[in-house]
Amino acid sequence: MNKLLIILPIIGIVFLIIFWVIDPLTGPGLSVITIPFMALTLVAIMERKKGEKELAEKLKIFQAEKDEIIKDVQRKEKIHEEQYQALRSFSRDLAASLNKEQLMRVIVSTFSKLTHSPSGDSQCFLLSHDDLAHVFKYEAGDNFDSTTLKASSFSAEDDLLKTIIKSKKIRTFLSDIFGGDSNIGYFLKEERITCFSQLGSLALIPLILENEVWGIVVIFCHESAAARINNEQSFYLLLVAQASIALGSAIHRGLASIDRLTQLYNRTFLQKRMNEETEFCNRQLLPLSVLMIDIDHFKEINDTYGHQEGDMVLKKIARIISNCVRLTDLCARYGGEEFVVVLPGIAENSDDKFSIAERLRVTVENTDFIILGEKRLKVTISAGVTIRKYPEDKETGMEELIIRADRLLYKAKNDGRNCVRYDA
Ligand code: GH3
Ligand code: MG
Ligand code: MG
Repeated sequence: MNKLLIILPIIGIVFLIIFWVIDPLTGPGLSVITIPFMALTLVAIMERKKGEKELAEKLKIFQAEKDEIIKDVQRKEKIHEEQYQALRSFSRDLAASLNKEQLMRVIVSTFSKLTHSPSGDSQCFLLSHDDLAHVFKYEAGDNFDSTTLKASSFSAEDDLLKTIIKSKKIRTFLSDIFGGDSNIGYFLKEERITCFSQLGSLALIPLILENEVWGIVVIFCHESAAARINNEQSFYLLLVAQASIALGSAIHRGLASIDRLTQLYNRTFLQKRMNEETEFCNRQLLPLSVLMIDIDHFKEINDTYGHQEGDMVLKKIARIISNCVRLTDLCARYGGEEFVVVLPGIAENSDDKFSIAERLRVTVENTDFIILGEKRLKVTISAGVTIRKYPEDKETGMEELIIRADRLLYKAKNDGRNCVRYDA
């Protein structure tokens, strides 16, 4: 088209010149011949303008599409950035959690925050599977009032939960709160359902451990949040995987450090923790007391009433010990019927009538142990107590402290039992 615009007028002008040169008189008259060339030039100009206009329109559409794609990419980038940040802080919070209870709180609060929407903050709680009772028990909630629940546990045989156990997949139910078969109603007391009118949708997210559904995160949320969970399943599955790994290791850690019979810490854990406690006391310039406790004539109890009744006595004494000390103290089953209690920051001595060791001895002495369903048995304990003084003992480690406490326990036994012996 551009070439035509140049060539046509040139041809017209060349003809004009030729006519002028051949015959200057009639030449101008003959120049009408150039008119078609000029007309064609005009048509060509108009065509070009039309083409330009169409091109501009196409360009505009293309630009709008490009803007839309850029906006979409930016929106997705923003979502991915938010998800990346959420995943990072989730991992950090999980790693900082010391036990299963803390982990569960981190899990519910993370899922709850992620599913808030401008139309309403979601409410979230966690159920754990009790495979013996075959129920899901309420464990922890975020922004959630547990008194709104119909019950504290839900049968794993109920259809809704059964489908989660079988499929092991995330399920969402969009708003049907006031409909005939609302799934929100499954969890809630009927009179409290109206409190959830803003949050008609439900999401159930299974936590899987060793290929079993260990727990379910239940989220009451706005429809838009439930749709988001559906659309972003891979992200939520990533969160679930993180949570499951953390829970798995917390449970194993817990199992590995707890004595099954007495539910106190076991000897391995005691050794590890005692080193941490001695370091802590060195840093804080504090003393620390170690109590070695042994049940008196325990063999007789076993021999007279049987091993099972002996176990019951062991459990009861373990409970008395953990009830008598602070949460920060360390109670462990050291051997068969021997316990060790570590009291950071405390210097137990014979002058103190209310020493913890003495309080324990008196409490056990005054406790009635029900044997074989009815017989009340009296049980006593003996204890040896040593103090790790600061700074004198700042190099003294766990083994030596245990030896010192054990020596004092031996003395208590020799002195007739049912007594406490302290450092000289
Ligand atoms: P002493 O007053 O000198 O401590 O006498 P004792 O009979 O308590 O001590 P001994 O060491 O002779 O016996 C301890 C008994 O504890 C022997 C063992 O069968 C019992 N025992 C150890 N572990 C368990 C347990 O897990 N359950 C039960 N029922 N008995 C246990
Ligand atoms: Mg004993
Ligand atoms: Mg013993």
